[in-house]
Amino acid sequence: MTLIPASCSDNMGASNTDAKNNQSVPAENLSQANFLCTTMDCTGCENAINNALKKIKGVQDVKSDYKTLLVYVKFDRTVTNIDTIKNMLFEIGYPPEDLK
Ligand SMILES: [Cu+2]
Repeated sequence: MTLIPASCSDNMGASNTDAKNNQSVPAENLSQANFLCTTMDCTGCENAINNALKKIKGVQDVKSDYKTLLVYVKFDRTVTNIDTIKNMLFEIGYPPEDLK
């Protein structure tokens, strides 16, 4: 348990401004996905993930929980996709594992 995520504490509290790049998206365009990010280990990690994913155009909502290691993402599938979200998680040091 000595894994130290690269981006954890640096991003803490970086943004509470939930910049909503989302207006009215038709319900039929919305998708959701869950990712298992096992390198999350504190609320700083949650914030880092939330902030990074919300910067992706088309991402509507992100909820991370380091206790369950789950990241929930709601997104407009006409604007972005699961691969884009996954790539961002890899980039910021929280590689997602496949959920069964
Ligand atoms: Cu952390």
